[in-house]
Amino acid sequence: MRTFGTDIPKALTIAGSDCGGGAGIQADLKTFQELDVYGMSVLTAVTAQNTLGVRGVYPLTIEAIVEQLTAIESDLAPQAVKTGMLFSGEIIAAVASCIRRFGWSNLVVDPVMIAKGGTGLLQEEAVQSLKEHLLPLARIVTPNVPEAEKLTGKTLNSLADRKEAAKQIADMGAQHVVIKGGHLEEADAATDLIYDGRDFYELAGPRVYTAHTHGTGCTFAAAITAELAAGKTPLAAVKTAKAFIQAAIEFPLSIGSGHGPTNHWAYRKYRQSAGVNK
Ligand code: PXL
Repeated sequence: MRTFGTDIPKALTIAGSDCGGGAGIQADLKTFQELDVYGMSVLTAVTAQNTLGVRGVYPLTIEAIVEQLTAIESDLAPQAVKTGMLFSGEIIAAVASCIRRFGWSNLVVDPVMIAKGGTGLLQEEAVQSLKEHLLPLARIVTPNVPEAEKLTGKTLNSLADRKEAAKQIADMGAQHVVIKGGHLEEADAATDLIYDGRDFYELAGPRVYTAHTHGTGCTFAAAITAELAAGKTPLAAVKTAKAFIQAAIEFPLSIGSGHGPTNHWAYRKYRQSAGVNK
């Protein structure tokens, strides 16, 4: 357990709200809390959704977003920052400009594009803006395979393809690229590929066959962000995040009647019951 004093690490998520509590800023804040990091959130959009699907997406104004970022910067400097759903090219440009101006260099970019049911969380034309404005600021970017395909414009069928894509995404400016393996459904393991600009690493976890994976990407990237805020290296942060999301998927909750959320308590609870201390 970390000490709770003035040196408590602060992490910021810049993302959309999932009123159902499984993804978006709600997943991020729950994850920050579980990893003993003080969580803050700047909202970019509000979604109306539950475990059955997304009913509506309502972006905030640029002014509302920039004012939130300025409020954070002027009093609550974060040790690490994450971006999630950014929705439009205009929002991406405004957020990237603040991040650059404020010198927030410990940045995790989760390039959120579509929700599980297929609802767009990023406009098609905004992908270019993401590549141009945000990836050059990223310490770590965490695409799943479909997102890596959109970023690179290539179909990724093999490990060699994913390695090539990771290099291509690193060339866009991201320092570390994590291509997540959850969407590689033919494999019994979910194997994430990590590229640090020089070497490749593979992190495997047993695949869990479950419908309750809503918010997986948000939770994984938030756990990385929390660990970076606490001073961990990118590779150590990704390893802890992998264990966090593995537990959150392996010990499901039964919430709602559709694609339910992951279990944000699981990592702490099951580590505690196994007698593991931080
Ligand atoms: O998991 C991607 C995601 C991110 N942000 C918000 C979401 C979702 C998926 O539904 O709703 C707000």
